[in-house]
Amino acid sequence: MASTTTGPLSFDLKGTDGRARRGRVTVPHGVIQTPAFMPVGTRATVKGLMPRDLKATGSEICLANTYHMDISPGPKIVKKMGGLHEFMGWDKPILTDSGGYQVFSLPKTQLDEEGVTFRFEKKGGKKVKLTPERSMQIQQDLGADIAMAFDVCVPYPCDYKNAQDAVYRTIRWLERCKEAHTRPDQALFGIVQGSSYADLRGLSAQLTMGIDLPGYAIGGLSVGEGHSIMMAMIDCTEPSMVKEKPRYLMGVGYPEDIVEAVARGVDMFDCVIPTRYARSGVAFARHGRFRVSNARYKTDKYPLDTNCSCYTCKNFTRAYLNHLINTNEILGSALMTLHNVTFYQDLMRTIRTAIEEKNFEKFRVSFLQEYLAEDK
Ligand code: PRF
Ligand code: ZN
Repeated sequence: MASTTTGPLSFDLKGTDGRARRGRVTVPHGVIQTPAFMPVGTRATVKGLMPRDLKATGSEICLANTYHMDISPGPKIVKKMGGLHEFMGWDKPILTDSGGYQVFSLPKTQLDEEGVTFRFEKKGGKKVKLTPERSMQIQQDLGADIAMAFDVCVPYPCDYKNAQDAVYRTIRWLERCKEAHTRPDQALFGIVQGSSYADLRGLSAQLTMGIDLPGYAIGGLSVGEGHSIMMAMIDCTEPSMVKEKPRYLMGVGYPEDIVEAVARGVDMFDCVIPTRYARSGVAFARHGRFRVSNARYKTDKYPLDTNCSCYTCKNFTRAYLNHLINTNEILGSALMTLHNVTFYQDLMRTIRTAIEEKNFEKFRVSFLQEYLAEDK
């Protein structure tokens, strides 16, 4: 349909079905088929998975966080070790988040026009200031394929005035980010904010699109507003977003959120849900999610999901996983994570095929019916 290259990133929109889009993002370390799910590797590791396992799940890109990598081991060490790809042994695309969202969720942060000051980790830790310029410097040292702008993500609920101030400050910071970002083999994405206000979402999208960048994200959602407000906010943001560039919904979400956001024109997602839930014993399956550590699975001979062909499902019973999780064995976390990430990537593949076959609406309805069915 259309191919657009902006600096080191190309986006090919291969087809649409309603508002759902089937595309392909190309960055220096490879190709990402969209709609895509990006597992979160906060500290340059997707917890519980070796890079070869992560590859086996079908993941084509993963995330790391500026804030956590700044604290340890520090961007200069990563740079000295050849950059994030070399350092973590992952040769496919990587995206780094700016630290904006992470510092705002910390207590005792001080926010002004310059940036955010915080005391890191444990009490008595030294003061650290993150600014748009410093976030860009760190992300350029880390050397991911995609860097995110340093933005202001307000909590939910948020009064109108604060939400509006955050929109304008995020735009001023985006201009500073663009100015400070000079690495030619790294793409910078802007982030739309606006809390739960339809007009601010529209305004933020319009202002953000005024700054020419390789891609754009929708931020400030999945902060406690709930599914229906989240979808309403995507509905009033998406029409103002450039059609020729990738759209990334940050920190989302549950399978049902992803399916509904794809239906509204979103191309990329990231979330800790499949990995975090895995470690607490929650498995995702076509019929819904369930807690395999529950006593009812103690002697269950079935795999987590009979439709799944991951290593966990091919080799282990729910009974064994129930035992591993309940005794805190690290293999339990690893096997559960492998399955959950595979489930998410299988879902994304099914979504992509449904869009290609112009069958997405039918898929959406039947998926939600099966996945959200009460009788489990
Ligand atoms: N901004 C940034 N990262 C994020 C978000 C945001 O708004 C979200 C929203 N839930 C997740 N991660 N920079
Ligand atoms: Zn599986």
